[in-house]
Amino acid sequence: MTQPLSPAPSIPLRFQRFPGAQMLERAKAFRVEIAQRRSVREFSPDPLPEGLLDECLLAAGSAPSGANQQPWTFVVIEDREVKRKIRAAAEEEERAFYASRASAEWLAVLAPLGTDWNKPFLETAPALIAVFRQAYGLEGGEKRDHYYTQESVGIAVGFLLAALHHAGLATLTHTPSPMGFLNQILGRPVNEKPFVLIPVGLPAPSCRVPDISRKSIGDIRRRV
Ligand code: IYR
Repeated sequence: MTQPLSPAPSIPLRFQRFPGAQMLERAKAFRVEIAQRRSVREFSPDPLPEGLLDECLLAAGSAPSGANQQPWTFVVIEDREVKRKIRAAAEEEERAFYASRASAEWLAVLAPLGTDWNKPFLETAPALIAVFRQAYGLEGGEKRDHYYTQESVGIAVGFLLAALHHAGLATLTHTPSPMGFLNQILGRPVNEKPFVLIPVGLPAPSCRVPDISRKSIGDIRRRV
């Protein structure tokens, strides 16, 4: 089906202006808050408040996307048996990754994180969010091109991680490779490519994280 070649009706922009000093304060408060986010691999099984994930998913769904095609599907998995299947399939891939697929160089840069093939968090976390990228549209069995899907879904996942953190939840961006098993287990169509698997919940009280640092402003910014 082709789109009409005319612009959508316009509405006034809703935009809040702040004095410069307040902008700086807000930017700093957000920076401090978001910098506290850490990748968590030890979760408490505590259930999540009803409706919390949907709010965060709506924040993710408000991300900009190529031609506003919103080429994402978020599958929330809370069922024990489905989580168990996902863990088993992910660990099979991860065993191969750590035993032979990963180069020595890759394993060397991963070493400080202390990761291995064992992924208990895929069962312990109260929820997993499987993010799928709609590489093309398939409405009514008809193929439709999508544009900039990697960028679009990457931005949406950034929004999602920030929203989950802001809501008081811990997350991990987990990318067992390859992730095709997610289509099979979750019954997603062929146009949807697994993008990332996000365990979400509260951290276990005993949770520890690697003592790693972030690059400084001088390291990441160049001025022209
Ligand atoms: N997917 C594997 C390996 C892994 C790869 C990268 I790049 C990381 O930043 C972390 C882990 C795993 O989840 O263990």
